[in-house]
Amino acid sequence: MTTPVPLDPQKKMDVDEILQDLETYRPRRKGWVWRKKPAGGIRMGPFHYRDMSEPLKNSIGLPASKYFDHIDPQPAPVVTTEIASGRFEDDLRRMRMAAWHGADHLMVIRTTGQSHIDGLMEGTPEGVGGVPITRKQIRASRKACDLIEEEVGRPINFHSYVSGVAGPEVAVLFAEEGVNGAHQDPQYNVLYRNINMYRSFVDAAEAKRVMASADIFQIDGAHNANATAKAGWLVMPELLVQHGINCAYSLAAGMPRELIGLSTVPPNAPPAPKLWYDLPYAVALRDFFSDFKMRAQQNTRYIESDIEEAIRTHTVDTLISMLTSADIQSTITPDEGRNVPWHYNNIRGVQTVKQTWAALDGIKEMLSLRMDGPLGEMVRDIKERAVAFLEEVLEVGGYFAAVEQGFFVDSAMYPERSGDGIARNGQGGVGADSIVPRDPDYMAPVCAHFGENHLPEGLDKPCDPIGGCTLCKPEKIVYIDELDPEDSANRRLEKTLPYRKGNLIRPEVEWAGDGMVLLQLAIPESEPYAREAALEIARRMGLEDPQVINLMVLHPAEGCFLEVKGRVTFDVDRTTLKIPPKVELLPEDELREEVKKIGLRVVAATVGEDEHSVGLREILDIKHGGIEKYGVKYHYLGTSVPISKLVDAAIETGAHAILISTIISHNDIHRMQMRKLAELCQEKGIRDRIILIAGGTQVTPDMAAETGLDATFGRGTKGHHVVDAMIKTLRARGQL
Ligand code: Z97
Repeated sequence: MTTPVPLDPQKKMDVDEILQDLETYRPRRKGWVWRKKPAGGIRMGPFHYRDMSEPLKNSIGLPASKYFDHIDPQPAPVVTTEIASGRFEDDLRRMRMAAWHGADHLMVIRTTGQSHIDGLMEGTPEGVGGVPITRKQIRASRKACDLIEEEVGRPINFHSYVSGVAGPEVAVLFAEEGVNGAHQDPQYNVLYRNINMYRSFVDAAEAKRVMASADIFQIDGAHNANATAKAGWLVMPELLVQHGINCAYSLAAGMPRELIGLSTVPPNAPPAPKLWYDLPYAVALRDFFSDFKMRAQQNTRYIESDIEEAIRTHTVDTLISMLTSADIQSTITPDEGRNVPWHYNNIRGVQTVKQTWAALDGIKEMLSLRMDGPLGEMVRDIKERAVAFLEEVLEVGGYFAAVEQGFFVDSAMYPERSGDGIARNGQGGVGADSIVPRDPDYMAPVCAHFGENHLPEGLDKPCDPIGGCTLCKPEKIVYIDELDPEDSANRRLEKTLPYRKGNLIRPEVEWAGDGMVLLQLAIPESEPYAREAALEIARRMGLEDPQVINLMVLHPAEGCFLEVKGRVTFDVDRTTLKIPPKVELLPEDELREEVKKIGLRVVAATVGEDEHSVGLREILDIKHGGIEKYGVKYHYLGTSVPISKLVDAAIETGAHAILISTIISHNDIHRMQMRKLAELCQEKGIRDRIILIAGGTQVTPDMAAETGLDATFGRGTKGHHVVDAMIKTLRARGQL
């Protein structure tokens, strides 16, 4: 096995390199890893955090981190991101981006229909809503995770699904390839995939045992009831029952408690009074299942198309996780409801958790839950209903009988029933009649195995008779590269080569070179007109296949806000792009010190026949971060001021600099004013001791040299830029 080259933070991940030598690649480690949380809290920048884990070696902080020494505090729980592009080679890059923002649980969704395939899939075909989970896809992904975890400095948990008709086979595959977490819950098969109930439970025992052998963390499937039921909050008692069944069954199959996670979703969403449902539910769960881990997932049930709405709900979900100590905080992409889970929306989900956790750090030291009021009563109510539900399951003959009678995912709060639960026939479903009783002397020469195994006397390990099983001797694993060379990563990578390694650039949100862009528009029309107008505008802008993916009515008659996705079909050649030299601004504190040292003073005005004072005021005033903020004293002479008056004022007040603003550009009047300023200062003999700066909407940085000024600035300039230019000029002249 050749050791892969570590990732370089300045370079794109080379997917071709990841795919090389896969047949001999072995995962660097196996098993689930939790974050490390220092007991006494953690000091970062100017702050002490109480409930944060160790920081990363390489990461990207929240936008405001630049105001706080670029710290990037990492929440205590493991943070999940869900990856569902359908092309695994693109998943890899998305994993890396998410890891840099703080995800350490990368959950790869599998392609629609895989749970009904009775065997393993091979190769790297394209999937729908996720990728086909195959050995090659997993091996390459784990290899990428090995490199990513080295790059960010924290273990990455790679995750996918072990439910479905091929559950045990998939579990063995995951154990062999170092997958770290997986969903496994036979009830998921039964209820949502109509896989035969007996077969599902037999398979689950085997799968769970195999998962345990490789330390694979298990997440159950109870949350699916939440997402499927007509009213998610009415199934709360049943959810406790589902969790209970899977926990008990997992323990019985030989899984250690630490590997068993409950998949919980705060069931409600605003405008519902969310806390009154979600908090009692979360507390009831933690009480009943205190020995197990909690994986809290963002609520997806009510997300449609508004990203902001999804993020707001997620923030409250995260608050509930903090109050009830979730071990894993899962995020989905907040565009789940639009069915367009794009790279940058994975990041937004992770950022929501990071931002909420940092903001509310240590909340439990300041607030506690009042159990002596309605919260306690509601917790008790949910628990009582759950116990009664379970008792009735037993009364009717047990779990299988209850499923046949449609006990589960009924849209009323137990003990009420609507009669619309998901009923399954014990003799039916995918894989019915496929259970074969074991012979009395059954023996399996493998190390991870459920049930009686009649090993011959004197064996050290069950796999000795065959010279080792694949878990003990990974070299025995048969690696199949591709079954269909056309529907494969290599073919797709050939097509995207110009974007990955060549000079062509196209925007992308999901797949390399997909050309997808998102347009935001406010259209002052009622909904039907706004919708059609938005599509027409997108078409005229040259976007292919435009679709409205979000529409918010601002007012029934006044207008709508819309988001339209579409595709550009042209490429930009990177060799034709002129990259302006990057100006590294001096740090704000350093600038303040320098300004103070010499008592920096300036005179300023808009010049010529120019009454536009807003831009200049923004540069001067403290309110929006103007030069005043850095201690610079200014003398503002007003608007339409002649250049000569400014120069005289500078001499009189002993100013270090003259700042002019010039917006009007007819007949190049702005350039003339700028030249005049330089010339007059020359004439008066003060050019070498005064700094001359001009700004305006039509002014560009390269005009300074041409007009004889020290610096010129255009749109988007802030006080920081101007002070930086003044200090740098003074330093260059040896005047500081
Ligand atoms: C989550 N957002 O994070 P199929 N087994 C279980 C499941 O819950 C699921 C599958 C298998 C969700 C992930 C929903 N869960 C998506 C217990 C899916 C997937 O190949 O789609 O049938 O299996 O939990």
